[in-house]
Amino acid sequence: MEFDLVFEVYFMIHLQQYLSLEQQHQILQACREVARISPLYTPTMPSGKPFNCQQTSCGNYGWISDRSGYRYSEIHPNTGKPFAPIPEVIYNLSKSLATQIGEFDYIPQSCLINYYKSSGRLGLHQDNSEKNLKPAIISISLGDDAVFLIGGTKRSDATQEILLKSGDIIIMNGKSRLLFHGVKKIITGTSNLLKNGGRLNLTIRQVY
Ligand code: MD3
Ligand code: FE
Repeated sequence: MEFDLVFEVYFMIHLQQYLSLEQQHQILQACREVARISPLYTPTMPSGKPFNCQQTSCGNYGWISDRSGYRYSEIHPNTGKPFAPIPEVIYNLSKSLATQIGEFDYIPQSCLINYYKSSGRLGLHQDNSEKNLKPAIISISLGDDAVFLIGGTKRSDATQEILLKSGDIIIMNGKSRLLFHGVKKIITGTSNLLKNGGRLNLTIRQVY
């Protein structure tokens, strides 16, 4: 027996409103403490074009982008110092989620924090700077809703829109790990978690 069409299934886990308001406030406070040590800044793409969001990281490594390309660094580009450690609340949550998908040896080595104002966006991309592409990437959304785009393994593949709300978790593991994705737009005024509005997204990564 032969099949003409074989299709593969790519799983992405979307836990809607997984975090309580109290957990969301705790994680937000933890991000504020990170930003005191490792401030948000606007990165530039290798082309020199600035990002439409601000970033910082915590953990042993931070994801950075500049004229030299995309990579992980042990040093914050503006402070010249190591990144703030991953706050316990974020570390414990990501370890618990990783355990629930069977990744018992998951090591949260880096957490990238993206801050989007109402005009913020993030173009379609793949997350492939990690030296080990097997461990999951875990994302936490806080603040205003975002229209998230998820595509296929090629940039030209069709995309689907997914609404990400404050307290949502996304886990990209297995075959979904290398899918193209981006943030199409922020829907201003949909959350009052952040006092000045906008959206925070945290992505927890094992780099090595
Ligand atoms: C799909 N951040 O920081 S999080 C990023 O909302 C990033 O700020 C977006 O893409 C944001 O790299 C999306 C959800 C997410 C995270 C990792 C993924 C989706 C993913 C890895 C593979 C495929
Ligand atoms: Fe990404």
